[in-house]
Amino acid sequence: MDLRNKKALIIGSGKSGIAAAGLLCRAGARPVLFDGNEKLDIKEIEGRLDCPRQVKVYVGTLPDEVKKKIELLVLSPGVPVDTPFVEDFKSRGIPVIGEIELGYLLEQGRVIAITGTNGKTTTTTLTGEIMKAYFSHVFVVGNIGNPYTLEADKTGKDSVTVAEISSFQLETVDTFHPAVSAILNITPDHLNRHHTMANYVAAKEAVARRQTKEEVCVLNYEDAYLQDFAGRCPARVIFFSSARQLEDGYYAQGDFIYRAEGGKSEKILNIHRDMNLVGRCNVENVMAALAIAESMRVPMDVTLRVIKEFKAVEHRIEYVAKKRGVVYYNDSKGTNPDAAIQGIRAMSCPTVLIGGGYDKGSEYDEWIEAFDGKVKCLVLVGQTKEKIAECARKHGFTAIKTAESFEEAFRICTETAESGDAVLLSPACASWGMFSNYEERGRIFKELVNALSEE
Ligand code: UMA
Repeated sequence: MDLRNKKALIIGSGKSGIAAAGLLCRAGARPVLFDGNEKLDIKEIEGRLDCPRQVKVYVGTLPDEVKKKIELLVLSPGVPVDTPFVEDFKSRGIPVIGEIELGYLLEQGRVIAITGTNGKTTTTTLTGEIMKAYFSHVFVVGNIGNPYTLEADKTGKDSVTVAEISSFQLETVDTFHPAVSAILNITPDHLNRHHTMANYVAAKEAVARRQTKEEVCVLNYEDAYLQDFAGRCPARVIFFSSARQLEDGYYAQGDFIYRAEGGKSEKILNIHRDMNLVGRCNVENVMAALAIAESMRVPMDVTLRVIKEFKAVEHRIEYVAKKRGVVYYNDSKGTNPDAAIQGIRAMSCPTVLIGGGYDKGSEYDEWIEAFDGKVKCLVLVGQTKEKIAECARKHGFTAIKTAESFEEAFRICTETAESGDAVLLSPACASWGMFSNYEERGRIFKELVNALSEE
């Protein structure tokens, strides 16, 4: 697509929209930036733009005379594709792409795309580190917080882009074509946006849509959706499994991760000795990274060196501190029940758990069932607190306390936890409504922990 002189409308003035505007300026297009939130300050938005003089900014409503001239629509990930505003452009034949697709139009090198309900950020970060240890020109972009359009036009023939791609972003890809893709797992999430599980699964599968048999898609053998997808996947599949021995691929058994080829297995690493990450989910993330690295022909010794040095990603079952005999873990990235299940599984002592937040329409039954006698008290906060409390009682779990604020929830935890216990922030809900994002929630949790006295 030729972007020169194209009148492109970007929707959303968050990180992605601002980065997309910059790329469009550099590509010689004529961008207009629109944000539906009428309360935003145009001057503040302009202050974040690289090229404010070349971008016209609107908030609240977009004048009809501007709408009529638009030749391309670029959506930020948070903008649903099925709103009347977007449908209006589609019905007039205006191309609608997402910020990831826009970035890909300028991509010169190879792309690794990692998606899945949970584990994306850890796997993307680890894969990025492995690639940086072997290739000289590596970019780590996407849902991880670094918009693709900030980097895409810096790529070259020899560069490698490692992209964390969310289901939101996959709704609006078209020519996006990774050399290696990975879908780590699919469990219900973001159903208020995708409406049905089938739509959500289809969005995830789109990561491999343009791939060919010469390319690789890494899939989790233990995920029923992904086993089913493997039969239709256009790329060559490399499976990983944390529950059984595989003929081909990577699997974990006992204390070890193995690599199998044609039924022959080779021990690769010791899960306890060679990894700093805890929990079965992280064993899966490491196996996915191993399979991706193999597909990119990174020598095994380089990959293993990076895995051995790699520490947990911030906000993902992150050890914070031990205070008065109580260990504090920040799993603010546990923004849905499945991610939070991984958090609770990683605990090995009685746990006081902080849950609750923004209501994404999730069901909490499996999360409550995963407490498995480990949770001694569930401290609930936020919009979902009543819904979760009701669900917990239905499952016979009654050690519940509720709080009006996050600070109060934290105080209850410090009063309830005794020496030898853990306090885990793994809320199974998004942070929106109480915080701007899960990072802010996690940071505030860590500040509260660090402010506790040792005695
Ligand atoms: N907006 C509109 N119209 C709409 C919806 C939103 O104008 O219909 C405006 C809002 O008023 C707001 C702006 O869009 O000003 C926000 O855009 P955005 O929600 O796309 O946020 P960005 O700051 O661009 O961040 C996005 C991702 N956010 C979402 O997908 C919600 C970030 O992922 C990502 O890091 C960033 O792009 C860089 O690529 C965050 C996330 O929560 C971490 N992701 C979800 C997840 O991981 O579960 C998918």
